[in-house]
Amino acid sequence: MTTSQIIKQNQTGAFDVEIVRKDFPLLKRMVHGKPLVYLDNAATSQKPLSVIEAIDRYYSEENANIHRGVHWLSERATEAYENARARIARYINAAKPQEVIITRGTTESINLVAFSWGWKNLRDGDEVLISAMEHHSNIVPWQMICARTGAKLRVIPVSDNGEILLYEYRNLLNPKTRIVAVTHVSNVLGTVNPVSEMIQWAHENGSLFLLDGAQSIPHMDANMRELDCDFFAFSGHKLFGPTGIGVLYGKFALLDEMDPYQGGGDMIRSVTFEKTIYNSVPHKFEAGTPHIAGGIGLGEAIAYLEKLNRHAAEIHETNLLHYGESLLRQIPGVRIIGNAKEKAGAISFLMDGVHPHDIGTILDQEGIAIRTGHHCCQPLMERFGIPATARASLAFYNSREDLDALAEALGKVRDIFH
Ligand code: C6P
Repeated sequence: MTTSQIIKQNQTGAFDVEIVRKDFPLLKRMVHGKPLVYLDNAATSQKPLSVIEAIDRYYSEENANIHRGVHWLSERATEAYENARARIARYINAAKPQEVIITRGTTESINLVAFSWGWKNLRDGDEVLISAMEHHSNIVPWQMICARTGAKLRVIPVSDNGEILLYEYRNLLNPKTRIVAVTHVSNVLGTVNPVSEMIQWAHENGSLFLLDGAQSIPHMDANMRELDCDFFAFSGHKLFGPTGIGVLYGKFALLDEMDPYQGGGDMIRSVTFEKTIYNSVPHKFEAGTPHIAGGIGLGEAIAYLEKLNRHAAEIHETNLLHYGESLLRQIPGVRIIGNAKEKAGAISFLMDGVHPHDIGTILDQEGIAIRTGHHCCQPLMERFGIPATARASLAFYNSREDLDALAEALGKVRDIFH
């Protein structure tokens, strides 16, 4: 933390998880007769009441299509949607709101770059560089565009601890590398990648850098002008907002050069059968009626986060992660997958002789929600020689009691199987 951040934290006071939890109605519910312990935040996070109310208010009081009508309601809806875009842009410190393209989520954001930028710029023999810890959303779109353009997909390996091998990255960067696309935080290993350094090296090499921020933005600052990545993708539903909404940040000059990804209403300036003139950035990438309520809901989620003491929340989460890992390490037969020095959000683990799905099913009976499986990272599973993991993933509203409940229930799993 910088000095100004520490001052800000001291000014805004300590972080009280019990107060924060009251903002999330779903956390109060019972599951199988037990209080819910929600540890599946990497899959999707819960929503504060203010977000739920904003969506309700939009449909109850402001519902109309945007960018089209001259009537009062349409103007209100357009204003609310564009205010949300401006708020997102401020939150991620983009240079201007036009650098924020509203998509359906991380997956669509990455597909947009692969098919729009990639189709125009990749040629036979070019290289796209990703890492071995990528989610399928940051693998498959690149495979698809490589197959169409003749570009080659290359992969930076990861260590047994779950860290990107930086010397291998340096060696893989070469004049043919047109773009590097890497996750900021791994959804399986929890690794926080050293992206500032990686972005700088890519730029020195003349390559662009796409950062998959799906698992970083819920846990840490995402400052575009500081990171200096060319593209940044994230999902609203992991950031305490609605599903079906997300963001592609792109540097304006790059977006301006790119062609639209889809054709339809709203992305055009004029259409004749002979020729279409496209709308300007960001609208040329937003064909059709968007998820208006989703955009407004995401703006409200960010408004909620702005009121929170984010730096205290970050410290709380880091402490929770260390606490959770120390509890799991005390359970005989439990092995943590992903032991990077810098971690955030996720603890993946295995238990000797017990399939992760069985762990998940038994935990569910205790009211504990975790995710089990390959987490859409099959190549990473192959790298570690395992078919699946059990994964507990955190948000700032989790408490030490949640992790105590997890450890106790894992003790029961062990008793059942051993
Ligand atoms: N990971 C998980 O449980 P979407 O589905 O578009 O909102 O996000 C895709 C995605 C992209 N990158 C990373 C690093 C991700 O973790 C995810 C989503 C969820 O781990 C669902 S598979």
